[in-house]
Amino acid sequence: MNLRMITIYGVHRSRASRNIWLAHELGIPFKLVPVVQHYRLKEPIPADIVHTKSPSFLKVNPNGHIPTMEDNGLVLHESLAINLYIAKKHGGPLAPATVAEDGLMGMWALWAMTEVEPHSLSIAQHGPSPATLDALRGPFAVLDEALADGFLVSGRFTVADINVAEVVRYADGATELFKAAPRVKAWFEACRARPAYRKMWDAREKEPA
Ligand SMILES: N[C@@H](CCC(=O)N[C@@H](CS)C(=O)NCC(=O)O)C(=O)O
Repeated sequence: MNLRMITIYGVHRSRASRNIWLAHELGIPFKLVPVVQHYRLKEPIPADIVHTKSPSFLKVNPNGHIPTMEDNGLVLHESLAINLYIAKKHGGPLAPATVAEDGLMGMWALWAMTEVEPHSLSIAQHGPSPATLDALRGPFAVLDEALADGFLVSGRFTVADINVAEVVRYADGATELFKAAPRVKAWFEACRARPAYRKMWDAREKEPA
């Protein structure tokens, strides 16, 4: 384990939650540098608030998005790529043990981001619509099938479950999707019951909405 102290730029009420959850799972110390989504702030923005359009943060992530992670000079953007990096660098059961597992964990991260997130995010922001429900029925059926062994990769809880559960969480309001996919429902509840998730969530609840 070579991860001493990583820095995460973001807030719990953002995709940084994915990285914070993993850091808690692994017991990795991290420094959270608060950077708030610009769209959540009302003008005039107080000078001491760093946000996604602050010039100081744009030097860290020119995309103007959170999260960003820094580890010993390495700067990474993209929440799910950050999680794959942290898991692999740390090692242990949440990380891939073989190249095949590495391939599967990468596949699930890309799958979540491309097949699920555009629609699940729309549900989180606007509530379920016939179009988003239609779009997610297929991916939920795929996920239900993939969870035959309880978790996504090799029947054990890994970073792949964190990455996919965090994207699926945005569709939490679409109860009919979970009803139609009982394994997804049970897996999602098990993920959310984990002490590391609860720790992340409790801190998130304490942040201003
Ligand atoms: N694909 C990126 C998306 C990052 C992203 O869009 N983050 C949102 C917060 S969850 C953001 O920074 N929004 C800021 C803004 O639009 O001003 C990732 O997963 O890290």
